[in-house]
Amino acid sequence: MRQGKPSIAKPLATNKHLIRWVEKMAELTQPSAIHWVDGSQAEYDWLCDELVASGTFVRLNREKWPGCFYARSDPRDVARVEDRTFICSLSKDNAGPTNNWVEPYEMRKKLKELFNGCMRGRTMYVLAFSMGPVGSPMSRVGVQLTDSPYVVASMRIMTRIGLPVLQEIDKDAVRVVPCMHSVGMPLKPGQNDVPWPCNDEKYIVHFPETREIWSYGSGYGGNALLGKKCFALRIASNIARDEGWMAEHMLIVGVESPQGEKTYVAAAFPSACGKTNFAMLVPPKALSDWKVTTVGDDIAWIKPDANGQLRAINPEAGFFGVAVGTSEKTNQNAMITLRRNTIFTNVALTPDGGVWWEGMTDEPPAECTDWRGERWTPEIAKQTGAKAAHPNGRFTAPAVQCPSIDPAWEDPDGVPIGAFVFGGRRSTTMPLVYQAFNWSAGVYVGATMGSETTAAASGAVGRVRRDPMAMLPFCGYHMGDYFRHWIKMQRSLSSTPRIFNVNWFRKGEDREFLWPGFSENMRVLKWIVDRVHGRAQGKETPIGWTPYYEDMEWAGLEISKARFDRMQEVNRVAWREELIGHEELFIDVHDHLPPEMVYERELLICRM
Ligand code: SAT
Ligand code: MN
Repeated sequence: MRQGKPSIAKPLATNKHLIRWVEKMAELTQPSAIHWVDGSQAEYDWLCDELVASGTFVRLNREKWPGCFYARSDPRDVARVEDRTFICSLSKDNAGPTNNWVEPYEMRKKLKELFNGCMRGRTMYVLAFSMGPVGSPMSRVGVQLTDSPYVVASMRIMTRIGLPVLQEIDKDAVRVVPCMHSVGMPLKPGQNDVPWPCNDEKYIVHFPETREIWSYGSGYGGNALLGKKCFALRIASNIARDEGWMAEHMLIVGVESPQGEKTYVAAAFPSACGKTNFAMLVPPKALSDWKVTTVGDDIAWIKPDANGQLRAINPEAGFFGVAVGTSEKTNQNAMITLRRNTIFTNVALTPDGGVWWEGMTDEPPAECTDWRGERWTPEIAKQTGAKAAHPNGRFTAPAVQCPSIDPAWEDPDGVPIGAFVFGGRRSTTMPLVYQAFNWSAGVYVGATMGSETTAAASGAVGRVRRDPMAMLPFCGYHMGDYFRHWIKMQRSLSSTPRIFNVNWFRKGEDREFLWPGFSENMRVLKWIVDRVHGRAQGKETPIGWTPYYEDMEWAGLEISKARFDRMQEVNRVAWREELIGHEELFIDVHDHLPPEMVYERELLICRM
């Protein structure tokens, strides 16, 4: 038990089920203290002081980085572990071939062993959190029991926590998703702790029927901040299917035209493909009469309202963004957001108590300490290839601090969605932008999405893998049933959002990116919004409608028609191969594949 503030043993809730569950879990994990998290600023300050004292946090320069902290993880705990992530539904068939499955009874036995005494020598925090604004009809509540104060501090930024949520639970009107979390490193009496406790054996387990999460062995990101991928995507996708709504791996932006017309767009990209940058896009000078606002950068919960209009909330309250590559040039709004009250993990620490990462500035600092705690200089980097920041190093920053935050981002009823955008990281084949012919063609586009892998998950980087709707690691049930759910959603809608596909990453013969990306993506977004409102033409191609060169806004950017044609090219030879890639996934899920997907593929083949 940490010295200092006495532990709060007295429950901050009156809900008997909750109190009994906490007692039962304490009996199992045997922590030396229990702390009910109230969520206050005073408590957060105390927690951060404790984290500084224990060496997990370094407080950054108070003038330059007010309220900011720096952490370095264990080098063996740096990303989501997809091969250690399990969907333990009652039947294997419900989890489907894209998820790891273990028989729930077997898994519970294993978890009991793992969690038995796993919090010895540590404090167990009782962390009540709400995904979505507290009290919103679209919000859902969880309670995470964790032995990681780093996780508590991070969850205070990423979600709404503490007393207001406990009060919701006390009203007994909400169903709580129980989330068990341990770093899996109990302390013997007298044993010294390490700055980043974790265990080489990792288990990220979901029980979809009972809506439970058990996470063991990791303190990092989506493995440990259980509100994020575990709850808001894997468990919520199950709840959403049962209740007729959608839990999607999507950012949400508002696009305001010069005439003040507002269109909300939800976009799905795999992890570390620039979602946060797109969510905070600043239009280029020539389009500065357009405005882009941010509702969310990672997850969208989307539900039809009484009029059959899809409305979306961002269930999170903060951004867990990739640091590398984030700069004034690539994402000015993120740079302002992360200037205060932010937790940095696995980036570099500068001698003046600041942070740095590759791509943050043109000039690297003369010297810094890298994410492993080693001395780093540009010369050392040249010789050894050492990176100052880990490619999955992150900032954890409050959404309210974002200059582009949308005025309606906490609207309990959500914002109306006008368009869905899918996109991957593809150096070939996929055009800059095209629009699907209709809803089911659009579902096919999302379902067959492919992307070159990134550092957000452990494993090989740069290989094309099918990542339907960017949900491959996050769909908590059978992927074929998930496609069916998408198809079925159309029936509860009075008008369906238009569906688009984008690719910022196509390369030319010289292996250079054809499209400048970042701010210039506004031009694509403008065409999308114009299409939604029936203003722009679409040129029919075998895969969908593409923009005419003349319909794109080119003021302030020199892209020749020939270059644009290369970006937009639908190459029949490449598409034959692409179609075979679609099969790769469809073969696996064929017995649950809705007929519409088979039909759409046939149509596509015919048009080719
Ligand atoms: O580590 S997280 O899952 O939270 C981030 C991501 O992979 O998108
Ligand atoms: Mn994500």
